[in-house]
Amino acid sequence: MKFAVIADTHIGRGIPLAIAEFRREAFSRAFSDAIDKIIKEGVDYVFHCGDLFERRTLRPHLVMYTHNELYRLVLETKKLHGKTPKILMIRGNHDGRPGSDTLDYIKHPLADYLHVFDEKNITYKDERINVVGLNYYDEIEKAYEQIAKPAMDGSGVKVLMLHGFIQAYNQVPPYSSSISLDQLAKSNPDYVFTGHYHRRCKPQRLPNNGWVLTPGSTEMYDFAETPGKGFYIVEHGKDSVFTWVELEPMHIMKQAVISSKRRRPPEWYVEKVKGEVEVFLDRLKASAKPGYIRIRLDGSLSEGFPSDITIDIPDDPLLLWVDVDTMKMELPALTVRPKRDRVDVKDHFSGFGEFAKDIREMHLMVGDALEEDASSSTGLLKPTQRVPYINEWVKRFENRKFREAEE
Ligand SMILES: [Mn+2]
Repeated sequence: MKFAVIADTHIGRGIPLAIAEFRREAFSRAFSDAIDKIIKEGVDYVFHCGDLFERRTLRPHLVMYTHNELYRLVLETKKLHGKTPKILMIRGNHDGRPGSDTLDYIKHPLADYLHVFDEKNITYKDERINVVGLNYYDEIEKAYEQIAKPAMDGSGVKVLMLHGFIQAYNQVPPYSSSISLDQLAKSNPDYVFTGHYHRRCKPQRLPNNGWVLTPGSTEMYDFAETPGKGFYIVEHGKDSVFTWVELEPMHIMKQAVISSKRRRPPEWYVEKVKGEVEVFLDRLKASAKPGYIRIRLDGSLSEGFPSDITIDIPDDPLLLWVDVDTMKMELPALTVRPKRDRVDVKDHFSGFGEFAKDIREMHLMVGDALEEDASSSTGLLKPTQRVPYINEWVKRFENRKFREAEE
């Protein structure tokens, strides 16, 4: 008996927004790649452990696509291996909630190859396996004890599907709900297959001699994740065999960090960013694969502003996006109280006589407007926002001309 264990496919995810279409395509491509590889294996069961979809950015055509891919998995497996696989799915936190569940979209009365667990229906049984599928709950421990554990009985191979963190197996983020290996062992499962944790974990024995397995996500969820995405094939037996199947990512997605303990001028960062982009572009060329990079600047500036750190992005079709993230940068102390504020504009323009007063007033007015309304990307006002200040200038110039003519 052969299983495919997969999770966190996040079909439809389009974050970051600047490259939403590339991201959506990459998640779909990873899913199709997984389907191809599962077909080749000829499995009896596919366990999808939640977050099939990325709900917020899901599109109708992606629902149809997913439906068709699952159907393809079944048809092709039957054609190649003469058996019909059963696909079992639980709902992850990204798939919605009871009553607004994206997994409802792919249910079909004729799709008997697909079993989607829900709140009322948490067990699946046939002559070979006995599965409990626990959908996502904010408190996994409680849900496991109250809902899943009492349902874990019967004969055959016992499988528990979860969407949540496992202590001492996944690296559980602080203050996150999680469950222990001891707790899992108490319901005596042969296998615990889990989603939610996006990094692949190697199979591990439970205290009851069962197995726990987290395949991780099928595509880089964000820039902070590490590559090496895929799923597991499990050949069930007295000594079960676990095979990791890696998926070939469509794009290379990299995060680089530039940090400096010393304060540095913008030019220093510009050179470092240029260097990172060059190295990344060489890598893209070597693999003949497009990609995107985020360069996070963690250091401090000795002068200037983060907006001074700009580079010309090399014009190469492989380089899809370069994002320079300066949010964490520490600004130079001078920025708070620049020296130039000590100069009175009126004094500076004293050569203009009376008109220096107008210049000072306009300078203050425009300065306030820039502080309030300037675009964060250009540092400028929009043309429509500029109109009243231009009119005011013209008016003041005209007044002055009028006064001079009178004298
Ligand atoms: Mn997920």
